[in-house]
Amino acid sequence: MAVTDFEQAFREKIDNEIKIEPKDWMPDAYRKTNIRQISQHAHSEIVGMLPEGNWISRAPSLKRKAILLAKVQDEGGHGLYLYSAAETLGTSRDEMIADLHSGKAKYSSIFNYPSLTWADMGAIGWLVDGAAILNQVMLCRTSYGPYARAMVRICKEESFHQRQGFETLLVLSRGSAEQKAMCQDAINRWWWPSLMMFGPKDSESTNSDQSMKWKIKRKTNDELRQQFVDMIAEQIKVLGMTLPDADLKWNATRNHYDFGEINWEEFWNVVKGNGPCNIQRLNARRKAHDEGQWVRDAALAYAEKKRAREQKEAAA
Ligand code: FAQ
Repeated sequence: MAVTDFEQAFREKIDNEIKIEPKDWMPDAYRKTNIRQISQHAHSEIVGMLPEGNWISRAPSLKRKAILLAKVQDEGGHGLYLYSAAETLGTSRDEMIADLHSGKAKYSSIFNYPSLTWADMGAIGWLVDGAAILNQVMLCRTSYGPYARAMVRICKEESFHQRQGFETLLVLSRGSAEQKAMCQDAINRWWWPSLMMFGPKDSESTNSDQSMKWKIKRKTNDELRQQFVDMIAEQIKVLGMTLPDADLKWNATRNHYDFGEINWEEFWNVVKGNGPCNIQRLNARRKAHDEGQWVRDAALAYAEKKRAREQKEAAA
């Protein structure tokens, strides 16, 4: 087959909603875009364990601790499925981790903000997982098969995460004056960074056009952000709290909520590594990786021993 035939076969699969699988021919740029997005998504899950991990030992009850522990473990699992999905494209876990640790690879801006109070556990679950899930529901239909399939299970778990976050805030919102204030404060601090999770405006999004054509992305950054605002603007009413945006208002002509301008300078500053916790997060990841060296050494030594024993038995 000539290259043009391969290209045509690829295009036809995309047009006919047939998933691209690891052994299929694909353009180099499609491969690279998927590796970039999937690995950055994996890094986000793993770095995303840190702000919540910080509160496991300080959860207010055994029940809350068990829920938070399960949630943080789920995020670790999501990272592992995603690293595996990226590996099917020909990169290795070691390369991806090295890119994260060197600062070459990005991860979601949201995880560079500090988790200051228990209410932040609720706000992260409700807003951060809420934003993540909207994006990930769309990614269940992404064109690369292993990524789409990983997303199905991830979405089931994320929906539990979002509910537990909302319920945590609901309890606080019906509590003492201090608890109510803590709930409102967490919402105030996490609202704008959550909106930034969807990425730059469509007009500034360098990858969107091509990713939409390849059906890697099925909705644009602004479409998903609007969907999120519309959902949260209704849910906040149940909490009896407010969103920190004076411009938030239902627009009957558009059939959507209007909302205020995002601070894009802050967004790019965080993406470039200058957010409140960027250094702390990367140092924590590097430290965990170094401290886990003995586990990787032990696993390799065990595999080596097993192989030698099997070879000996086969030769006997
Ligand atoms: N932070 O051209 P676009 C979670 C970068 S999972 C940092 O629009 P694209 C679960 C972007 O990489 C959350 N960088 O890019 C959880 C690009 O730079 P590059 C993560 C960002 O890829 C919950 C440049 O800006 N979810 O939260 C961000 O088409 C709770 C231009 O942007 C995913 O990763 C950002 N927010 O669209 C865990 C979902 N936004 O790479 C623990 C998969 C953009 O060219 C606790 N990813 N950039 O150097 C995606 O859907 C897409 O990659 C977007 C960005 C939508 C994030």
